[in-house]
Amino acid sequence: MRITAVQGDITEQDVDAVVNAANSALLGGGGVDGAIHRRGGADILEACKKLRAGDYPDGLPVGQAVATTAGKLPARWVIHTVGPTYAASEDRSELLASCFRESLKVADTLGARTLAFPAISTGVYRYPLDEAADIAVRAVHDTATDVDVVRFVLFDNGSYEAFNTAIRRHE
Ligand code: AR6
Repeated sequence: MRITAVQGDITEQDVDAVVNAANSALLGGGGVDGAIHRRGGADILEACKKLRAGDYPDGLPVGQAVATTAGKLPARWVIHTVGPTYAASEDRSELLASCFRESLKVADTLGARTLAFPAISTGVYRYPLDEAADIAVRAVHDTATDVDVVRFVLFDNGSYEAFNTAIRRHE
């Protein structure tokens, strides 16, 4: 598997699936979540509402992942996952690693071969960047999967540098 980092906007990525740093409600929010719903259009929210009415009446638990259409995005699917907040959870590093593992598992189920991840939990959820980058890269590296390209898409230069450093450390 090839693991890369680019600086950019995840909604513009031409990959099979993009991962969304969602919240348990699955009904949109700020940050990446807001951008994905805005650019992907109403079909994504519609699909999320169906998930809430079906398998996830109480919302998507932290550390789990689920797929919907990507609507108008270049990708085919959005895989929604819910990162831990840094403040709230004692087992936050395990839950953050789980977001990456479970997203890869969903990607395998879909048959997605190229996958873009944002820096889950490092925005509103305040996970320290270097720690989060290390957990993310290690989790992807250590997961057995048919996905052959994982691209971390980082919005700002600081995040890009942190993920690049983590990728080099795990090579
Ligand atoms: N492409 C790539 N990265 C982005 C984009 C984009 N278009 N927009 C923002 N980022 P956050 P979290 C970066 O807060 O910490 C939402 O309200 C951003 O700069 O999106 O997991 C949800 O609904 C930061 O580096 O996710 C949840 O309630 C990173 O993506 C909550 O925030 C993650 O920041 C989730 O918080």
